Parts: sequence; C-alpha cells; structure tokens
Amino acid sequence: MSKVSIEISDEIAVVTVDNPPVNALSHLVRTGLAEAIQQTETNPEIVAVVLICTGRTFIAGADVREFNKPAKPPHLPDLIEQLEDVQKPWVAALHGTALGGGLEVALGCRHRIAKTDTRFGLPEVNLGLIPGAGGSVRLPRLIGPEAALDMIAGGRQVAAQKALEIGLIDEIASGDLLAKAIKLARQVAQMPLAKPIICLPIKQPESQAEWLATKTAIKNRARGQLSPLAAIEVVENAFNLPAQEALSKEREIFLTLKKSPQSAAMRHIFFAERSVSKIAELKGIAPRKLDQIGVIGGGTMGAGIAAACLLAGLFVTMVERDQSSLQAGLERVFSILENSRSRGLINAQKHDVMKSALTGELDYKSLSQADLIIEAVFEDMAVKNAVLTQIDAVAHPDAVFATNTSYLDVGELASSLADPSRLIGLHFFSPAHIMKLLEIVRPPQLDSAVLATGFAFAKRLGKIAVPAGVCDGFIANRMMSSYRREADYMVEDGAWPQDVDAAMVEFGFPMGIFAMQDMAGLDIGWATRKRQAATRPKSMRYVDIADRICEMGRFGRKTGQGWYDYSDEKTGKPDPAIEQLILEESKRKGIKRIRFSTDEIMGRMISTMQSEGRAILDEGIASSSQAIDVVMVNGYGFPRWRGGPMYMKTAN
Ligand code: 3H9
Repeated sequence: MSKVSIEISDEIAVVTVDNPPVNALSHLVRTGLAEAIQQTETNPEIVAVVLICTGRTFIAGADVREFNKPAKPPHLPDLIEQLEDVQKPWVAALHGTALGGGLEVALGCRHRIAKTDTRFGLPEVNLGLIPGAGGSVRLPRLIGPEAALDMIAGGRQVAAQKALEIGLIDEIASGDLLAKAIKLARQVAQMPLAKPIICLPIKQPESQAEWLATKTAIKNRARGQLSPLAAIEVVENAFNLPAQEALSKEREIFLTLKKSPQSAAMRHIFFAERSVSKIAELKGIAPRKLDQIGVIGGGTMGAGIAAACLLAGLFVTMVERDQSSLQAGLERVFSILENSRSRGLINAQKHDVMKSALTGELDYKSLSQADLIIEAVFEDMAVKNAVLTQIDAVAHPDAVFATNTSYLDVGELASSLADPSRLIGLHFFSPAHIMKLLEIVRPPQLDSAVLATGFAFAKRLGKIAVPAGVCDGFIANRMMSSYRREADYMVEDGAWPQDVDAAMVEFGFPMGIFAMQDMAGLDIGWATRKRQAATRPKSMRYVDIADRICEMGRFGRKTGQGWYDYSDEKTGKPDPAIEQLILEESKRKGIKRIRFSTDEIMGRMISTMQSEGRAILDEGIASSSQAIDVVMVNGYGFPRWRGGPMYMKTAN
C-alpha cells in the first residue's frame, strides 16, 4: 500500500506521507515521494505543492531499521536533489518533530511552515552518524555555521520560535496547519521561484577563536565517540568546499559511519531503550488513575522525584516529619523549578502553575486522595516499614504505593502492608528530575494493574522504564557493586586507584569509579557493606581498603578527602597516605602486587560486568540483556557508543 498520497484542490497539490508511527523514510515512503515529485512537476494543473504528514509527527528521519540491510533506490540524497530541481514551489508543513532525514527533506523544499510546538533537529550524531542527505551542507547555508554545528554535532533540537528566529522556517502556523500551508503555497505560487538552499551563499564562522573553542568543547565531550568529530568535519566542509564537493564528502563519511561498530552499538541502544518497557503480560491491562502524587521525604531524592512529577504536570503533596525538614524539602523543589525556568526549559507561567501544584504537609492524612504514594525516606527497612504502615492506614483503596529503595527487598517491604500486591519499587537515579532511567522493581506479590501504573507513571515522566526483579541492588546497583568490587580487587592486586579511573575514563565513562565514590560520599557504601556483612559468604574475597578509608573519617569530597585528596584541587589528586594504606593492605593479605596495563584494567572490569549481567539474567532479575545495557548506559554513564556491556560481548 502506498505511503504517500496526492490530492489536488484548486491548483494546489497536497502530498501526504502516512507511515506510522513516526513517518520514517522507509523505501516505500521514498518511492512514494519520488513519484509525487514526478507527478506534481508534470501536471500542468498544479502550481504549488504542500508536503504534510499524518499522525503525531512530520518525518522523524530515515527508517533506521533499514540500516542493517542494503540500501534500495531511490536514495534520500537523490530524492532531495530532485526536490530542489523542481520548478514549482514545495511548502513543507511541519508538526511534531522534523528530525534527521525529515528535516533534510524540509530543507529540500523552497518554504517551511510549522506548528507552534514543532521541534527541529539533526540528531544523527546520537546514532553514531552525521546527516547523510545534505543536512550538513544546506543547514549552515540557512542558519549559519555556528547554529548548524550546535545542532549537528550536539544533536540539539530547536523549538519553532527559535527556528523562526534563526531562519530555519518561514512562518509559524497556529491553528489549522494545512490551511495555513495551502495559503502560503498560493502566495508563493504568484512570486518568482525562491532559490534552492544549496544555491545560497555560505558564511565563514564569525569568530575563528570562538569556533575553535566550540570545536574543543565538542571534542572533549565526545570521549571516544567518532560522530561528533565527523560532524565538525562536514560542517567545515560546507564553508570550505564547493557545495557539490561538500555533499559528496558528507555522503562518503555518512556511509562509512553507517557501517561502523559505533553506529551499530548506538542503534542497538536506541531500539533497546524502546523495547525494554514493553511487557507482554500487561497487554490489555489498564493502569490506575495518576493525577495526585504523594511523596514522603523531602531529601535529595524526594525533592527530585517531586520536581519530576511537577514538571510532568502532576499534583504533588510532600510529607515530612517536622516543619523544618518540610520547609527544606519544599525549598529544594522550588530551586529545581527555578533552575528549569532560568534555563528556559519552562516558561514563567508554567513555573508558577507547577509551584502552586505542590503542597507540603506533616500529616499522612493529607495523602488520602493521592493516586500514587512514593516513599523516599532513609534507606533502612524499619524506617521504611513504619512509613508504609502509616500510608496504609490513610490511603484510598485504589492508591498505588511505591518505594524508592535502591537496595532493600521490596517483597519484604510489601509484606508490611495489608495488601502486599499494591507496592512497587520505583528506583529513581539522582538527580531524579534529570536522569532518564527508572528501574521498576516487581516484588513477587505485585498486582498487574499496579505494575501497569508504574509503567504509565514512567511514561508520563518521560523516563525509560526498565523492569527488574528483587535482589540486592536490582540491576543497576548490583552491576555497579560488581564493578566496584573488581576495582577494589585490582587495587589490592597492584593497580593504583588513579590507574583504574584513568583506564575507565579512556574506555568512555565520564568519571572513574573511585572518583565517583568520592563524589557520592563513601559513607553510603560503607553503611551498605556493614548491612551486608552478616550475610556475605565467608568464601567471598573482601577488600577492606574502602572501610579503612572511612574509618579515617575520609568520606570523599564532602570531607575534602576520600580515595583522593581534594584539599588543593577540585578534581582531587592521588594521596600518598592512601597509597601507603593500599600497600599495607596488599602486604597484610600476602598479595604480591603486579602492574596492570590500561587494556588489562578495561578488560577485567568489563568482563566482570558481563559475568554479573549473565548472573542477573540467569536469575530472572533482568528480562533481557538489552535491559542491562539500557540500565548501564542511562544510569551509570557506560559509553553509549559501546552499546552496553552485554552488547559488547555479542558484538565482539
Ligand atoms: C537519518 O535520518 C539519516 C539521514 O540523515 C540520512 C539518510 C540517508 N526509524 O521514540 P518513540 C520507532 S537517521 C525507525 O517511542 P516518541 C521507534 O522504534 C534518523 N523507527 O516515540 C518506536 O517503535 P516501536 C534520524 C523509528 O514519540 C516508534 O517509532 N532521526 C525511528 O517518544 C515510536 O518511537 C532520529 O534519530 C526511525 N528513525 O518519540 C529520530 N524513530 O513502537 C529518532 C522512531 O516499535 N526518533 N522509531 O517501539 C526519535 O527521536 C523519537 O522516536 C521521536 C518520537 C522523537 C521521533
């Protein structure tokens, strides 16, 4: 069935793409568009053409699922060249997201009109690619090299108002997009045909110094990923080479990247992120109502969760144990909202609406109308049980209960309720209003509608929801515990903390595991280890160094010292006292220290994660290896361009 239709009315042809869910440029769509170009161009009754899409969005890009197969003609770059060669004006009528190949098609049209809430981007870099159908050559001609580099190398999307200001679109249409686009098409049909973008002159960057600084920042952020560097190259080609040469270069680089292991890994994670939250058993099960959210606890996590809910348009009641804790909790939320406003993420009006959707209370009875009540109190079984018992006494019968525990047994917590089937684990990552990952922990007694509500809640918050079974640390923290344990083993065996950290930063993590622990606070892990001490198998190797460091009162950055010394430098420097402690501990255990190369460190750390991942899968804690990859990439900075630890095992 054709994915592209043409309707002619009063000399204007409306070409409609209908390829749900996101109108991706599949082979059928490209074929349909090629036919539409030919038919509208040769039909003398047509004076102008409107290109529009059905459903929730304009074309959101090439059909990435086709990238694993040989490409079939018509190829997108050729199609866009044909579009540019036409003698009748095409008006792209845009809504939803005009991304990647979709924006490139719009750039092939002579005019662009968009609905108020449309977003524009060339996000190929997030798939390990660069634009492959002229985007890097046309966009800088339209909006200047600086703005284009930001969109192409940073994968940044711009909103309609900004797009209008920088010249990416001609007009914003409030109301009926099609009617406004037809009106514009009629107007431009009366005027001389506008020049195609490829024929527009291109400017050099305004300041070479600023251009260099931007390039350096992009290179630093790339941390081993190739596509941002390729993005710089193609945008520079756009202003250094003749247009046709720049187009050929872009095509050549795009095709090389498309075949690269990095792009394959990033495509894997893109689709994994979308598949992990599809739970077959929830088909047909309706989630419960979700308007009023109760959050118990106004600490860092509680406040972050409350802010995430407010930013998603929900009403929140925060409950704290006393007035000063409540005030501090509310202030934390207000400051997150204010920060979102000052960064332009929400406007002043939305900020005020969200602020007034938050209430603070000391009495649990205030939660009697809440649809979902999330406890985010101190990580202790007895404390959490006491809170859940109080919620149980006041909540309405359909309310769903959630715990934000990151380690505790959710099944055991549920057993403190009259009806254990209503408690779910919602493990947020800090900062909760920013981090995309949400582990949805399923205790054995869980009711399906409660689970469906957990997933609906995650979707409402724009989170990537990954289901996890009950075990110490679920997927994310269990994986990280194994990673941390292996790092401790390596330090006791002969590596220095800074060697391990440097190797893993080189691997692509944003920071090393020891630096990360110093940032989070060493006392948290220490408390967990003490809690686990009684049940830890005696045969298991245990490294005492971290405990010794805590016993010295060194809890990381907040005390100025931890694995590293932060007294002079913000980034921390290796401390001879810690090196001495490590040497003593190795000696005490009778370990003859050996040196490890960077590759050996990386290899040992990754294979440890893979073994732990295998165990997590075998025990049914994760439903698929993709789930583990998604958790590691979105929760703990595993480099996206490597696809995740489990993907690496199959890809190599
Ligand atoms: C490109 O264009 C290269 C060109 O420069 C050159 C070519 C020569 N292809 O995210 P959602 C599926 S590269 C195939 O849940 P949302 C997705 O898997 C591309 N499928 O919805 C899911 O399927 P399912 C540049 C795609 O509303 C369903 O659509 N473009 C594609 O939260 C819904 O997706 C991009 O990188 C695709 N391109 O967000 C844009 N996109 O239902 C990538 C989505 O079976 N896409 N699907 O799970 C996005 O950013 C988001 O999907 C979008 C919608 C914002 C569009």
